[in-house]
Amino acid sequence: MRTIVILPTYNEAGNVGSLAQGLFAAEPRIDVVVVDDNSPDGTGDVVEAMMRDEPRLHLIRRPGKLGLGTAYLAGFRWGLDRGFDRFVTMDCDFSHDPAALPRMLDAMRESDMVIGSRYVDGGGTQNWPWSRLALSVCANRYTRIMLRLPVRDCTSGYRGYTRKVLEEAEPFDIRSSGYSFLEEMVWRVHRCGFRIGEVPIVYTVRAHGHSKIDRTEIYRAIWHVTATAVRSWLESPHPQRVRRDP
Ligand SMILES: Nc1nc2c(ncn2[C@@H]2O[C@H](COP(=O)(O)OP(=O)(O)OP(=O)(O)O)[C@@H](O)[C@H]2O)c(=O)[nH]1
Ligand SMILES: [Mg+2]
Repeated sequence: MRTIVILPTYNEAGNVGSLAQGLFAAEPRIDVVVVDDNSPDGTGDVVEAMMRDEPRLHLIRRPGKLGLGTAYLAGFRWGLDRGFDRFVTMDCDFSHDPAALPRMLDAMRESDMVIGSRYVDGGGTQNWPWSRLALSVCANRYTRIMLRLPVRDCTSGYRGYTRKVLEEAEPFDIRSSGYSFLEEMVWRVHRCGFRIGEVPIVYTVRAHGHSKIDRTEIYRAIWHVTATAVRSWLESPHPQRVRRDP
């Protein structure tokens, strides 16, 4: 089983080195690919310097800020072309704990897709202002109801996908380039009848750097989930999931 961890980065120079080290310490037999959008703070250069002594670390440099969703896709394409079997995505700001990686990979023995979840027993958030928590809880409720998903945390970016999921759920057709990529991806995976597991994680506020989420992105996500829901209702007013053999 070859595993690739995909780290999308925009201005994460203060985090990327220690996060990659944390991942290799937690799970030595993985590769890590950083998808950097020409970060002005030199994140790409930090990674390139590390790569001289670390053959498990890789870098995709893109010319400018092209969005989180397309950064995931660039990482998926890169890993699929090189024959990886398991694909993990996570934020590069320590909100997602690299030490949780072994638990995520363990859960992938049972499930085709695994979500690091804040909203199952044992999961949670630490030091989040109430406004951010309220936004996340509401976004999740809305997504779960509108897209009829049996998932508690539809917006978590800490995830594992098997190769089969990426080959069949057609992520490359997703039109959203931003954060709503995450919601549409769960919907697509569920629609294909894959097993989705949730592993409890505690999400911590980033220690260095700044958030890239803004108000426009939030409105765009609400619109995107609503449009996907309408599409889903038109496709199947009474959803019958495809049954798959384990
Ligand atoms: N390559 C790339 N990475 C991005 C882009 N936007 C965000 N990221 C990265 O995606 C991850 C998640 O972004 P954050 O800004 O932490 O968003 P968030 O976790 O929702 O917000 P906070 O909780 O405030 O940190 C981080 O590793 C970012 O550096 C982008 O346009 N391109
Ligand atoms: Mg973050």
